[in-house]
Amino acid sequence: MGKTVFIGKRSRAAGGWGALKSCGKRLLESGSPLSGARTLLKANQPDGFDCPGCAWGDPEHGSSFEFCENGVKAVAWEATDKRTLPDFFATHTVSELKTWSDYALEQQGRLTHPMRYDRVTDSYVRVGWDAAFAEIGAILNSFDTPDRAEFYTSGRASNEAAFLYQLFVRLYGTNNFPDCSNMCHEASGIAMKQAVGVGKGTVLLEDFEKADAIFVIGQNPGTNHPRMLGDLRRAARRGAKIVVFNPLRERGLERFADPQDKLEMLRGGSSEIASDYFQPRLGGDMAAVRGMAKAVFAADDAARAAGRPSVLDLDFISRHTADFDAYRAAVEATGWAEIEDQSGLTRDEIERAAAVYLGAERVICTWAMGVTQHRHSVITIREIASFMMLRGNIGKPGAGLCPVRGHSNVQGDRTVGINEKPPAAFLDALEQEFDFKAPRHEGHNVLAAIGAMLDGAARAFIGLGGNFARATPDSPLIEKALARQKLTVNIATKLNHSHLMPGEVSFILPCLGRTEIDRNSKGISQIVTVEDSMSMVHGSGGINRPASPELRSEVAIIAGIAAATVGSAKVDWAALADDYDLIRDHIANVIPGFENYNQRVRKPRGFHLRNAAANREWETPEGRATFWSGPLPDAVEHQIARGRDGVFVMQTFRSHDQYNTTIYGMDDRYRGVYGERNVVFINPADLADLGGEAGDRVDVIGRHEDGLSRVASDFRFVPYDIPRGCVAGYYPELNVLVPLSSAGDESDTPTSKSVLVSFRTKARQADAA
Ligand SMILES: Nc1nc2c(c(=O)[nH]1)N[C@H]1C(S)=C(S)[C@@H](COP(=O)(O)OP(=O)(O)OC[C@H]3O[C@@H](n4cnc5c(=O)[nH]c(N)nc54)[C@H](O)[C@@H]3O)O[C@H]1N2
Ligand SMILES: Nc1nc2c(c(=O)[nH]1)N[C@H]1C(S)=C(S)[C@@H](COP(=O)(O)OP(=O)(O)OC[C@H]3O[C@@H](n4cnc5c(=O)[nH]c(N)nc54)[C@H](O)[C@@H]3O)O[C@H]1N2
Ligand SMILES: [Mo]
Repeated sequence: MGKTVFIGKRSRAAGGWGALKSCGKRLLESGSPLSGARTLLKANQPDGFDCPGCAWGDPEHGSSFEFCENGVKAVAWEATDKRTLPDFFATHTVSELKTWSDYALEQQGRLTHPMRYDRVTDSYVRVGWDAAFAEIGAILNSFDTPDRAEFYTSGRASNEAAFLYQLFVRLYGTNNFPDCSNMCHEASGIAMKQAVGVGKGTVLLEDFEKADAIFVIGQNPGTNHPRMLGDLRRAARRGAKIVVFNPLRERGLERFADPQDKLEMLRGGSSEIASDYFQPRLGGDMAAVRGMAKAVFAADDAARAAGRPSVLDLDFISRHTADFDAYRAAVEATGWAEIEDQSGLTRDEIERAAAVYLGAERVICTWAMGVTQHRHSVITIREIASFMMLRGNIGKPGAGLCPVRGHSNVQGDRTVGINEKPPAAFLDALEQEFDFKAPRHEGHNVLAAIGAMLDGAARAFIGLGGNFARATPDSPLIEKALARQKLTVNIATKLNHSHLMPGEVSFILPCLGRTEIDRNSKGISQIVTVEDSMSMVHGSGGINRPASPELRSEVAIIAGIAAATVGSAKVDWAALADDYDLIRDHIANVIPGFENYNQRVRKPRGFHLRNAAANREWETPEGRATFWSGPLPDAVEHQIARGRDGVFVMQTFRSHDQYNTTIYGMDDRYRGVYGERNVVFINPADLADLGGEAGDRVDVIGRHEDGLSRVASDFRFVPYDIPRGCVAGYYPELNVLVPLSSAGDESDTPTSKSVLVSFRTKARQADAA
């Protein structure tokens, strides 16, 4: 027992030489280091491609490449020299490939030819593009209703691909658009729409240069948005306070050595990021934020009693908001004991955080999956918005709400119409532009699509990118759901497990990646466009030769399927696929904010999509920014777990060496774990109580009570600085434990950050035997 060789030192700081070393390694692995380096120099540059990594904004004055270790990994992953050729499929059956790891599958390199599943040989065989399109169209047209088909989107698709996709699907007749954002920032969009009328962040990158305080809640930018660390570091160095709420000590939020800073690199130095680091229990953020609001109200009472001016922005509150009095009453009705218990923080800690808020004229609050993947995420984000409104921190320079998006174009995909509940105005405009009747009934999100596939209501799954089977909860059920389909189609760059759960008829359609040149029939290279977390829309043009001459762009593949399914009477698909400017002209006609799209997107940094809330215009029913005045949840999962013997609440998150279901490597050096992904981070005192030690092997048992039994076998304990009762481990391996039957209220997002589990140690298994 206790073999712990995989637990090592945590990096001293994020970034630094470790990051540079890791990049060199990646580039060497991807093939020619020189072409790899040239590829990188074009990432996020005006005349290059949009980094396929995260959705953080790009700097205005970045004439040199903005260094980012995980951007390097994302680019090297796509620009690899390795190929998954038809021969590969001839020598490996699907049943065999199913036993491979995600890592091993993607290591085979880029897909090169369209492939069709052959049930007799249990393998994928080559198929022609036109034959594939014809068969897909015929099956889609054979259903009694278009609602039998599910059209998934992953957030890497460009605006042009996504717009064409939704147009095709609506012409076909359904709003079934399960989207990766259903598992991601759905709660942010819903809560912000309710609170401020716009479901997107209200800040620009420039605001980070002006903020006096930045609150970072439930986010690990050192790994997932490394370029954000540069902005946080600059803010910290000019004296802005950075307040972190995160159950774990995340290295990137503690210290960062900026590889762009030569002096820092030479001296082996690093900058402190967080001025205050608070470790709430999982799901405790709403209580923590409400506690801060309580402290703000107390400070306000004290100021008034002493005859000083109010600490609130009374002018903002009276001119711009609704329901303030109810909010104040709700906050005052919430007692400190309740707040401390649910947040896992002490009153003193919360008051310290509130003091930073009160001491700052301009505050930004950022958040990500640590906030959005809980049952009560929507009201948590409402609470964050309410708290920010107290001092007018929305719609002024250096202040605002900033949900930091995941996939590089997940926000843009939503903007251009990937939405199972499309607004009526959007459908009206679409109908007018293309002269058809769009379906008006609500479609399926991810959970509804899974339900329909499981119960037989859905008969086809089309995936525009992504890895649906591995990204979703209850992995074994998803395999059943996909296998029941009449048709499964995956448009992809690399092989993954979703492709290995074929329906009756199944295709893998390989597409160009963002780093590759996309030439039309006249030999002209085309650009696509994307939108980042700050609502900046800009162009992206590849610079590498395509991985295979057989590849088609996502746009061309969608156009091919569309022509074969709905015909070209209403839309000349081939013409649009040959000239993306025409697609952009349509977008400009349908979606407000895209006027002169083709001109504006060719300017170096693109253009900003107008955000009403950032201008203090509130597109809510009340016409005002709206406080939310409900109570805290009765109990969040750590409180539920506490009442049950041996039960913990577990979050599933990302290591430093992965991009969602894509595993780049087995290390997580910022957390000191090497060569192993089947791990559970646990508080040392909890581990001692379990009678275990570092490195012990355990089975993790799902304890969600819905009658299903769930086990993740053979994981190993890593003692870590994490609150008691809370544990953590990596997605996607732990998705076998995330229950389909547990979802966020209103958001319907799987609760990947609050899964009830217990442990069966090997010693106990022996006892029981
Ligand atoms: N390199 C890389 N970049 C990526 C991705 C990737 O996989 N790799 N994925 C992309 C995508 S799609 C997304 S959505 C983003 C994800 O970006 P993140 O949201 O940063 O992703 P996670 O790894 O899920 O990390 C969640 C963080 O929240 C903390 N947390 C968990 N639960 C709670 C809680 O209850 N309260 C608080 N306060 N904190 C909590 C965790 O400890 C962890 O630090 O990154 C994007 N960028
Ligand atoms: N337990 C747990 N589950 C989670 C999460 C969690 O934190 N915990 N996070 C959730 C979140 S935030 C998200 S966003 C989802 C992610 O869910 P997805 O977006 O479905 O998953 P990815 O792993 O990003 O998809 C990877 C695949 O995309 C394909 N791909 C890559 N680049 C391209 C391209 O340019 N074009 C096309 N067509 N295909 C491409 C490749 O084939 C690759 O195998 O997972 C969710 N699931
Ligand atoms: Mo995401």
